Amino acid sequence: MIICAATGNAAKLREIRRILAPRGFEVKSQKDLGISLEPEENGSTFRENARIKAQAICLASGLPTLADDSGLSVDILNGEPGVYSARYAGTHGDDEANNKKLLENLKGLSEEQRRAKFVCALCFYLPGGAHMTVEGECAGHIIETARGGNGFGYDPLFVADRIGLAGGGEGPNTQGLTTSEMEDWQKDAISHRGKALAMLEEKLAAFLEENQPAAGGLPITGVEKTLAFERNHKDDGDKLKRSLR
Ligand code: ITT
Repeated sequence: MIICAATGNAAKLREIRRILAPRGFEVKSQKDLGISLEPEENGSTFRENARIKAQAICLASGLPTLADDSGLSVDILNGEPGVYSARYAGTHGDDEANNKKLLENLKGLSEEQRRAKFVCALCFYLPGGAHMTVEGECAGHIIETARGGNGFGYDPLFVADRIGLAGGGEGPNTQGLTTSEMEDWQKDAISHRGKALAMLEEKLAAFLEENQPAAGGLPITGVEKTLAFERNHKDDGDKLKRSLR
């Protein structure tokens, strides 16, 4: 199935692609499709922002669209940086400044007081307007000094409670690796994004079944484009649905 990923964040896109590719999804980026739109993320929750991004980019692309709104929520900071994770220190996407601000705000606190979680809301939006949103979480704590070279954002400061295991599944993160020190597969098995994508896949077949375009047409513009897309990709959709049953 071909879908559009509504994100301008290259690191997020890489994670979404590597998790969805083996599951039969071809993920086109906004960049691949020449869409430079940056919808204003003015929601107060991850779910709202994911829906805002998915709807806007779905309208622009005419493709089933997946948006990810995610971030870090620190207990003692009342959930901050939350939906402001990408711009915590002021400049959107300045990971270094965001991490520095986080460390300053947690200075002198014990490991127990540094509990935090990553949250990921995913909205899957169809050209007809039907959409569904799922959420995944990953619990852990914030350390005092950055470690690791993989991942992005707050990964070098985040020690997850769990880790993916070589034989499949997950277990306790006994070595205390940050998600930046983990291999891709070790992070994907336990990450907020990995969990949310697994849940999306679980619910997708039923969602697509319920939301086939009605014979009389769709309630929004771009109807012809949508129906043409559905016709062209019907086989992909059927194959996917069969594989998910
Ligand atoms: P798009 O809106 O274009 O997708 P963005 O980076 O602005 O990209 P968000 O508003 O969802 O995306 O903010 C996500 C921020 O949360 C991201 O910049 C990181 O600081 C943090 N974050 C999310 N997932 C993360 C992960 O897996 N590892 C580390 N930090 C993460």
